[in-house]
Amino acid sequence: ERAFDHGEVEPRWQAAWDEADVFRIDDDATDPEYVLAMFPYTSGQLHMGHVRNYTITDAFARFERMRGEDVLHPMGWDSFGLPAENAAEERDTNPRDWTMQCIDQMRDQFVEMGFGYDWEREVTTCEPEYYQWNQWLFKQFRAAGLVERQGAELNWCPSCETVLADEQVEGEDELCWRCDTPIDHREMDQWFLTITDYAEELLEALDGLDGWPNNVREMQRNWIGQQEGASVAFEVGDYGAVDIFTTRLDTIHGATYFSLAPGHPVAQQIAEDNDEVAEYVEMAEQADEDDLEVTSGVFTGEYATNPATGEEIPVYVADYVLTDVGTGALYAVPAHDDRDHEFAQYHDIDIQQVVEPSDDADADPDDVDVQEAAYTEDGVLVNSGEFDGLTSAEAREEFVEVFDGEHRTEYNLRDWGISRQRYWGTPIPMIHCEDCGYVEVPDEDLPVELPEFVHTTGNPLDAAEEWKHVDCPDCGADAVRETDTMDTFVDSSWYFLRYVSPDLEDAPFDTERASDWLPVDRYVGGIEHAVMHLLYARFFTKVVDDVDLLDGVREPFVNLTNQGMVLGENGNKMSKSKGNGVSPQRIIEEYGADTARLFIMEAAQPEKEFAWSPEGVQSAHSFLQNIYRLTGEFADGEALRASDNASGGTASDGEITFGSEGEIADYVAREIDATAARATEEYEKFRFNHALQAVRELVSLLRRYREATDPDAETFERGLVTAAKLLAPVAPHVGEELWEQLESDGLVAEAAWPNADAPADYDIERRLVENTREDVRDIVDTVGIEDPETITLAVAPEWKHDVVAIAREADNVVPAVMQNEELQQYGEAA
Ligand code: ANZ
Ligand code: ZN
Repeated sequence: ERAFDHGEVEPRWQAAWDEADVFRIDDDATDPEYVLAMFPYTSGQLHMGHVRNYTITDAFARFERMRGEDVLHPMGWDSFGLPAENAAEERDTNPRDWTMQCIDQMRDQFVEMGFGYDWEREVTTCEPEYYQWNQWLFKQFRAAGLVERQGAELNWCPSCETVLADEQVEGEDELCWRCDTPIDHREMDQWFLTITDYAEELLEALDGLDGWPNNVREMQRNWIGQQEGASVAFEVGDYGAVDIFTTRLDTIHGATYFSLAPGHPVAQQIAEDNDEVAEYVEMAEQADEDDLEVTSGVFTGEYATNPATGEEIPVYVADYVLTDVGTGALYAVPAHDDRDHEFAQYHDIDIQQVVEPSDDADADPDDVDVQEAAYTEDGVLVNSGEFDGLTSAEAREEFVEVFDGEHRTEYNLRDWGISRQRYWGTPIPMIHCEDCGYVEVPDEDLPVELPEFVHTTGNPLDAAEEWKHVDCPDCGADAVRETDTMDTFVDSSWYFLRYVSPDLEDAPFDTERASDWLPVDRYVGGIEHAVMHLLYARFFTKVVDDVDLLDGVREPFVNLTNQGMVLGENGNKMSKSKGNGVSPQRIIEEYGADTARLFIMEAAQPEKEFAWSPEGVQSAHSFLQNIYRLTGEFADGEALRASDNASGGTASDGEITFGSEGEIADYVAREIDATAARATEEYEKFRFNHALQAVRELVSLLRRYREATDPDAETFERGLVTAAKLLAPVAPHVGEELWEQLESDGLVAEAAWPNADAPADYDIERRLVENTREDVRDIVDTVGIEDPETITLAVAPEWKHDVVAIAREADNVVPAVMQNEELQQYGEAA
């Protein structure tokens, strides 16, 4: 039996692509299609999630290349980070050797999967050639005023012995994202990138990113967390005017106390003369934020004047007021805020209602007892003098004027602390001198390379005495290097720019080329990066554009796809612990890369999850063998002798009753064109499973054509050629085999995509199958909807117009859309 041996076929074509430099892109290409997958962390082992991610971009890149596009499809290694240190400890090696070995292994696996990358552009973040630019960019950020050294209460993982960004702390239990250990808090000085300076633009530009999934944009919006409010000044004792930030200016008449954060300058001033306050401030600064109750706070003996009522209200210092949020000061309204309510009850402070439910609210004003619990909804003002009766919204607007306040927008987004007390990262290019303070490492001394790794409990950089002690670049005195390294999210915030000019020695990337080639046209990766990586990368892009390293590129990624998860056979997440992981290596060995790729791409559209299925794998494998056999038989001249039914008669393929041989050939020819048009459209839309369905249908038609009659050789061959080309992006090795049998001219990877001009009436025809009026009724009855318009709308809104038109006119057709998956489910549910 005619069958291909993937173990022989696949490496042969991989070598051929390499030989022909198929995936190389010239530096002088203008505006290539930039197709990018999130680069992998170098764990050493490829898992199915990687395979799916990289198959998607590879198939798309190959599709675009065949369509004649210049395609930039690079790959690199996110290779700094804690796991390498842990692995090095476990294996008594060092992070560098471990990482390099992982990279070699993963690169081999990528080649075996048939992924076509321009390896000349490989980027490895743990190499000084790369990370020197992290250091240089850090200095550019600093020059632009975007680097600050701040003392901050930080998330500390006691197990990893490192500071974590807020984004690296997971869940209400506050667990380390890497090791699931509950985190502590510590107060430490750290280097921050002031991403908050870009909060507004990062938020607003999300509206324009319509190539992104809505859920990701929403997650970023929530993370940035815009709060519209106002600031108003209160006179505090003899300390002058203190600005507060509030989102509830409507409640100002109900302010019964005033509260300062322990870090607020006025709190610190009061502490100078007041031992009790001093003690509290010191305690609050040392305590873990979460250990303190909402009720924790101390009366200062001072009073503030409420500008709305003229009343003197007591001033507290309270830990629940955060120093770096808003102005670090607030007026408290126990009647309408939960925390203020709890605090007031504990400290025996007045609770004064100033808002009650409006007439159209669910709550009855008589049921609201603010002594019991805060009423936190908007409503109508009461006990607010001449302003009684205003709605909360009206009051908020009016009071800004009345109390001489200012509209103010706050964000939940915090500055990005990038200091990590770990070895395997980019050294922060700063030197600390007793006399000069922090001094930058001069450009000519970059990169600051990592010293040799030593096994130690703390940070190996602290132990590297020789490396650590240097002369101050300013005054020459003895000084000490910064021993913190950068968060690895710095590495991934601009790697997509480095691919543009990976070997450039005097700049991180070529400004002109990067400005031409960016943004990335298609970016594919996991939803877990919805906030951190994607927000940081957007931030970096805006900053490098603002410091003129780019020329007008404000966003790095125009189209984003988050691939769904690959589940184990039982529908659970694949994992080692559940023992349901399927190793890509094993699948490659057993069935070949193309089978794995085809199965993954047929199983579901990229965004959807799917469960691994041996039957699915088998089906993909058989299909590849079938098309190989059909093509091989044709190439050997066997195909045209298949039928006895050669002349005249009527052939039936079950759906369509053919007329003459000529009519059949015409029909097949039309189907070939229609398939090319349909598959092209589906590829463009990232609906690879639909495109592959079209290819399967074409191949099945060709087989039936051969069985039914003596096929027209030219038409039959065109059908096979078309199928081979349409399949090649997903199953590239088999694609080459088919191509070789059919044309043997060059590589299918470099061949021209089939003409995707649809036959004249294709737009209508492809959506229709011949059917009877009774079948229409049947479906309508099953679904339980009388009006065909409703059905087609529910199923395929974008097809509405012509489908409905035809359904109306023709007595004997059913829109094919009615037979699609969604409708079937719909029918089953009914
Ligand atoms: C008065 C007020 C009355 C407030 C009321 C709320 C309800 P939310 O609402 O959680 O999104 N705030 C201001 N600065 C703060 C700080 N540094 N630390 C902690 N809390 C602070 O956040 C906005 C509210 O948080 C602000 O509005 C302020 O309390 C409090 F019935 O002002 B409000
Ligand atoms: Zn100095």
